[in-house]
Parts: sequence; structure tokens; C-alpha cells
Amino acid sequence: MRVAVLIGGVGGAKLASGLMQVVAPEQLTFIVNTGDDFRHLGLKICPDLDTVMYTLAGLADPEQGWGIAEDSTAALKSLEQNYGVEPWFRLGDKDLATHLLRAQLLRRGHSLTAVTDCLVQRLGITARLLPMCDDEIPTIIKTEQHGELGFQEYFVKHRWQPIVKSIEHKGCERAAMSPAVSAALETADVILIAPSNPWLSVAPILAVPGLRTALKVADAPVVAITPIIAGAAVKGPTAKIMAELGLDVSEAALARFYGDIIDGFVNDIRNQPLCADNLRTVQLNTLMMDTKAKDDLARNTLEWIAGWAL
Ligand code: FO1
Repeated sequence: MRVAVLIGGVGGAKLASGLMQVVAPEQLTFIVNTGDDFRHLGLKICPDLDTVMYTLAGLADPEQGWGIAEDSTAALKSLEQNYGVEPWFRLGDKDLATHLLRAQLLRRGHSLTAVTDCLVQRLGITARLLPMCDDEIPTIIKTEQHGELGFQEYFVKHRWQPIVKSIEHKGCERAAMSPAVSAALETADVILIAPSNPWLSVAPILAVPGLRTALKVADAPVVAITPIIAGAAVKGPTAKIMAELGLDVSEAALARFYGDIIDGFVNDIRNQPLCADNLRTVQLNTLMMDTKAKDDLARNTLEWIAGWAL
């Protein structure tokens, strides 16, 4: 069964770990948000691509969810102590190696898709990892307190505390879906939307021109998994942003957000049952606190979909 997954960073990576246990990795394609990408210290940083990549390679820091486990910070300390550079974005030394190699490959003229393929192969990952797009579509957050902020300034520097007024996907009208993303959606048997932040991680992917249409015309069922459990996000600002954008913090509001691009919705067992026309729903444990819960969510989701779609 070929499974394509639209995915953000830390929350999505947990589902990715589960899927790796229940689907042959060669059958898995992760289409990853790159709206969080930015340039820092002259390097292109792709936090969500790296979070998923390190998770699949077994290198991820289990506490933070991002970065490499047991990494050191000698470069960051030297930048601060010797050059007075504020270390607001914590790049570990091993993580820096990824950025250096990526920068070199990009400078040679390779696309982000090709560069990601190269990094993934060298790490021995057999699943496919695709950036949502080869063009840059930075997510810009318009805030009440600071005006427009780049994504990482909002998320890391200001610890997602500013009140969000609106979210822009800068330059999306000039971007194009990559042939690899288009092929992955066309050939998938199942398309999942990971329990990543719908506004910060999934909306940038949906902003890639043609991608919404590709989901609507796909032969495969498209199923989203809720990131909201009992009126709150497991981690991060999903619920806070929903409230700031004037939405109910509910699974019904999430289903409305995805609208006609989804055929199914995996709701959590702790949530109210969801009734919506033309939408199949199921209630599963979506709280992925340990390895078993990750594997169970992946397996139960795919078994449920197989029962009505395959
Ligand atoms: N998140 C933080 O909260 N603080 C950091 O200093 C930080 C550094 C960092 C470095 C590399 C990387 O790949 C990710 C990093 N993240 C950090 C996580 C990250 O920026 C966010 O979790 C995502 O962009 C949101 O999905």
C-alpha cells in the first residue's frame, strides 16, 4: 500500500515513526512543510524536513523532538563568546553538518528535492522525503505586538507568544508543485494529513499551487488526523492560534478547515463524536506518548481506511 503523508515537524514526526513500523518504508512518501525554512548564519535551515529526516534515521533528539540526540553546541558557544552573536536559534554541532552539506549541494545548483534525496539516502533512509515545493514560500506571521514576523522569529525567538492576526504564504502564487510531489499524490493508495498544526504546518503545503486540486482529484482517500485533543494541542500553538483567529477550538472547526479536500477524519477518543456530511470519521487514541501508541495509531488508521476505501 503506497502511503503519502502531508506532514510538519515534531507532531507529524511521531506519526512518521509509527508508519515506518506498519508500512514498508519504500511505500512511504512524506511531503514536508518548508514554510518554516529560513536563512540563518548564511545557511538554509529546513526545520521540518530535518525533524522528519532525523526521526526516520533514528537520530532525533527524543526530548526536544527536533535536532540530533546528544548534540553539542560548541559552534554556537563560540559564536556567542567570541563574536557576540545572540544564540536565539539553537543549532547543534552535528545538526550544523547537515546545513553545511545542504548549502554546498544547493550552491552546486541542485533542487531542494534532489538535495533532500541525497541527504536521506546517505542516512540510509528508504522512505521518500519530499519538500512540499522547490520554490521558497516562507510563512509570515502578522502579529498584534510586532507586526510581520518571519516564522522562526515568531515561533522560536518570541516562543509563539505574540497574538496572531493573519498568516501569509509569501510568494506562493509564483511557486509550482514539483513533479515528485505531483507523482506521489497521483500514485498513492492512501493520503494522510498528519496531526501537525493545520495553520502553521499543513496550510503552507496546501498553499502550493495545484496541490489542493491534486488532493481533490486523487484516486486515493485523503484522511486527516486531529492535532486537537480535548480542546487543547498536545504541544505547540494550534489551540492558541485557533482562538486568536476567532475559531472554536474543536475538531469540527478542524474538519471545516480541511473542508472538501478530506474524505475521512480521525478524531480522538477523548473528543466529542464528529458528524459532518460526506465525511467518514472514527475515534482512535491519537495521543502518541510512546512507541506502542505511535504504531497503534498508524496501524488503526490504515486498517480503518482499508475497511471503506480499498
Ligand atoms: N525550536 C526551538 O524552540 N528552539 C530552537 O532553538 C530551535 C532550533 C532548531 C534548530 C534546528 C531545527 O531543525 C529545528 C529547531 N527548532 C527549534 C525547532 C523548530 O524551528 C520548530 O519546531 C519548527 O519550525 C516548528 O515545526
